[in-house]
Amino acid sequence: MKLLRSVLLATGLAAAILAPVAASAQDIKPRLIRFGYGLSESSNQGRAVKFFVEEMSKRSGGKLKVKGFADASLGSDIQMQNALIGGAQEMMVGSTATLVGIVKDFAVFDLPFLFNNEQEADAVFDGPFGQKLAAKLNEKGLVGLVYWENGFRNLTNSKRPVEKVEDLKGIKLRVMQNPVYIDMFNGFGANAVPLSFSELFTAMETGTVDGQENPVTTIQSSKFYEVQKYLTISKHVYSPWIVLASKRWYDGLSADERKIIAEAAAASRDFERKDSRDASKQSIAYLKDKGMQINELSDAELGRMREMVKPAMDKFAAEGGADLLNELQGEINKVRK
Ligand code: TK8
Repeated sequence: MKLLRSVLLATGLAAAILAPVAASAQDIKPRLIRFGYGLSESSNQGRAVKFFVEEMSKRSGGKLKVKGFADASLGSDIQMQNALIGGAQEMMVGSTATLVGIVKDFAVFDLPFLFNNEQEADAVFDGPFGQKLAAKLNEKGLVGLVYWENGFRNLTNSKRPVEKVEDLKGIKLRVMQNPVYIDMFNGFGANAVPLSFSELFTAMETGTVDGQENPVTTIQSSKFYEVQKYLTISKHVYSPWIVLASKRWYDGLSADERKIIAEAAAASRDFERKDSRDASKQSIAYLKDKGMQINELSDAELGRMREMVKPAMDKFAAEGGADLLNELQGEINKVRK
């Protein structure tokens, strides 16, 4: 034994044997983590969930097993948020817009025409402002881990091309369950119909609604082109997704486990943003090929829309959001300089 030991030491094998011992000395328990999301498995959201699953497995030596549940099979965004708060589900990714019933401040991101490009958005979401809002989820039973890109939102409908705001008149337009969106689109003359994403395709198929608004990647991956003829590039809101964990569950994890989750989440964010941006470059050609009629709103028309949403902005400010909006605009201006 003595001899074996000295041979091992001499050849450096001891280090190789001791290394896995050190890894297992990390406090990681075998766990199954249910991760729900609303889009399809083949969407940008699905690809990023798959990436996260693999990162978690790699970083935990296979112990932290994440299982993705696509197509809102665990429930809509709002249902999943509540399941996380109650501790019945561990993780999810979804829009920040549906979080406003839990932390009202998130509505500031729903105000239109704030960000000019993705780089401004990244800086604000990953910077102190985005982190401050995410931290507000803690006292509500949620942990906000990272922001992913959903993307700039655009309009689709089955009635007519939207070339000017007036073309929206009377269009039954599905919006997220969020007062800023409802005010904004009613302000544009549409009939805003708040509905969960999981009900949207059928609502368009049956004519319950005429249209909706989402990034081109989603219009593609959710096959909205099958039930929508007209796509208007309006980029009216930059829309983030947020990766959430149940606080009740998260608090029971070891420091080592939490570190792995934080690191895997950060890696997934970088992957997701790049992947979504690459994918969105192909989407317009794809949607055209699928028969959609596509137009871009002119700068003049976008300027008119900015004017028309002022009442919605003022309402947000008057209802206590003024400081928050100023702060956000200040952060964006810092990036612009
Ligand atoms: C998916 C939703 C979706 C959002 C929406 O669950 O509801 O329109 O854009 O991405 O979060």
